[in-house]
Amino acid sequence: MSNDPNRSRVFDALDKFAIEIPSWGFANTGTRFGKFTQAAAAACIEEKFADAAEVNRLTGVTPTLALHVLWDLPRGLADIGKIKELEENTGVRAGSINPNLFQEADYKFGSIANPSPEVRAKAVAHLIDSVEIGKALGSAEVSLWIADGSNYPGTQSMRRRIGWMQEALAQTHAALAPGQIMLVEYKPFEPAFYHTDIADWGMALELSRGAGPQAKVLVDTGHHYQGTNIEQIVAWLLELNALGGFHFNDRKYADDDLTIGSIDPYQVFRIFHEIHFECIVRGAKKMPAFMIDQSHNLKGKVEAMVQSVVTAQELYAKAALVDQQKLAELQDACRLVEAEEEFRGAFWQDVRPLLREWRVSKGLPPDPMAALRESGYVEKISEERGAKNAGGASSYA
Ligand code: LRH
Ligand code: MN
Repeated sequence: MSNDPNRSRVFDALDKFAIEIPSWGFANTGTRFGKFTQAAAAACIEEKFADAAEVNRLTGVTPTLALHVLWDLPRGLADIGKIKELEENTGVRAGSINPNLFQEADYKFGSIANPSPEVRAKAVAHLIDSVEIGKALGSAEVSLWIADGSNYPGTQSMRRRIGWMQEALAQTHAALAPGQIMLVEYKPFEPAFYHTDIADWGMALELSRGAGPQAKVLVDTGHHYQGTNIEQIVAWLLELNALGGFHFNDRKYADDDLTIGSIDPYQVFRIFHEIHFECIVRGAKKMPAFMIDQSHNLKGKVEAMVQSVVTAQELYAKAALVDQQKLAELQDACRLVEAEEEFRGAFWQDVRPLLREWRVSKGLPPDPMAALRESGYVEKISEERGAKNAGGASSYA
């Protein structure tokens, strides 16, 4: 046991850290220009739970799997029994329930913001089904990402669409069970390229507040224009007690869904700092739900997921090393360089030896990525699933 002064801070932080992983992170995904399929990819819910169980076996901090309704419960409530069986067999619990209102032809001009009352009613019915699935599985969150928008100025009334969304979200909120949280995720563009109905944190905040007290905002790292100060948005949402969840990933340009910390780890550190300070140090707010939302188009999917969880742990542990009291004194005294060195100094710390120690203290492999390689798990599933996943690449048109 090291006598590293940071040991207790890091151990305390890690004891309270868990992050949800997305079922779709294990599946063959791509871009509009193509999909490079992998032999080891998960093609069904059983394989997604199996891969999630492997990640949790190696890291110990991913007890829940985010489910996307159309992809993971195509028969809706009729699939609950199967999910419960998988929870039993794998020890991984169903996490946030993600409705899908962006795939079906009916939603070409929108779902809850569509001018057609029939289409809006269909969309609301899917949202309420998703709430019922969440209740049946005991999931804490129903996580809404609404892709609605338009591609050309003048083609849709942005004003009238606001009212339609407010109605739909109020109906969905009314269906929630006590304690169930409805997360409203915003995104500035894609798939819509002129306006997106829920484009930024202000719109998501207003809509969630309008819907009711169990509605909160979900921040996805990749859903911001270049140069946006995401940790400032996080500070505001914490101040307003409106931050319900986080989708972590990374990006160089747009919603690239790259692995967390691969492009700008310092940004994730700054975000974790705001959350750790408010929720743990001050204990003033409920910890938001941490989730990974990535698509692994080129990296091995289980490998990328383990790497992402380890990276999230490392960056969270670094954020816990900031001496908040000292920092506040330096900030309020406007001793800029000293404050920056106290803040950034924590980011420079190599916390990996302490993480290894923490894992061993929990009976976990000290180096999850090495343990994955040594386990032969990926080779095994490639063998089992290869034939089914054969087919290489798909084309855009
Ligand atoms: C939209 C999004 C949303 C998910 C989807 C897979 O870009 O971030 O959270 O439903 O990715
Ligand atoms: Mn997301």
